[in-house]
Amino acid sequence: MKLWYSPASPFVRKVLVLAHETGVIDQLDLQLVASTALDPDPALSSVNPLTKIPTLELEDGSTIFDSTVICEYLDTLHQGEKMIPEGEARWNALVTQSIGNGIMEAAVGVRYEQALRPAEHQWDVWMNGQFAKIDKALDVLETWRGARIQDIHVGSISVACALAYLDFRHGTRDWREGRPVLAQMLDTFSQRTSMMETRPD
Ligand SMILES: N[C@@H](CCC(=O)N[C@@H](CS)C(=O)NCC(=O)O)C(=O)O
Repeated sequence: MKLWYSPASPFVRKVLVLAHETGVIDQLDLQLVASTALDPDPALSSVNPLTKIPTLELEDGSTIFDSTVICEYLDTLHQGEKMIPEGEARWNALVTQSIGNGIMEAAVGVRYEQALRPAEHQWDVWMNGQFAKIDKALDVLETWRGARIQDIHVGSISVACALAYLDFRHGTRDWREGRPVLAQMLDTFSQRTSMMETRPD
């Protein structure tokens, strides 16, 4: 299977961390790509009309995206502990994944605004609105007191990758201030081989 990727993408990192944790990483043939809405990669575009990463190409030529669907697909390929569990735990894992994904979307959006849009067109009000979403999501995660993110599943992986992305791209904002549970969570999570093997830098 070919995974179109860039190490800087938090959505890609979530997929790669899950692939490491489930032991399917060796089945992935990594295809590095640099693609933005301003300069879409034609080869990626031919397999994913949204021209986004991560995109997974299967041996039969079919394509799977986005990151949530890729994670779900990879989780079917192993016999170990499921990263998307069944029963009550499933909804916890999936909603937690949604919060992590939402933080990524807001943080990546601001990154595009800062890196791609000409400085005179950048809109502080919009960026502050995105950071407000991030802060609110982090506050909610903090009040869960780690209960939903202490185990390893697609939700905790998503949150860990989102927090690490905030450090990577928005490091001047101190998200740890007043959020010791989340800070500890990322410290602990970052020691996992899956996280160490997928560092963006
Ligand atoms: N909802 C998608 C988001 C993926 C996404 O936004 N990826 C970014 C990189 S972090 C991308 O490919 N951007 C290129 C573009 O927007 O053209 C997912 O979960 O996979």
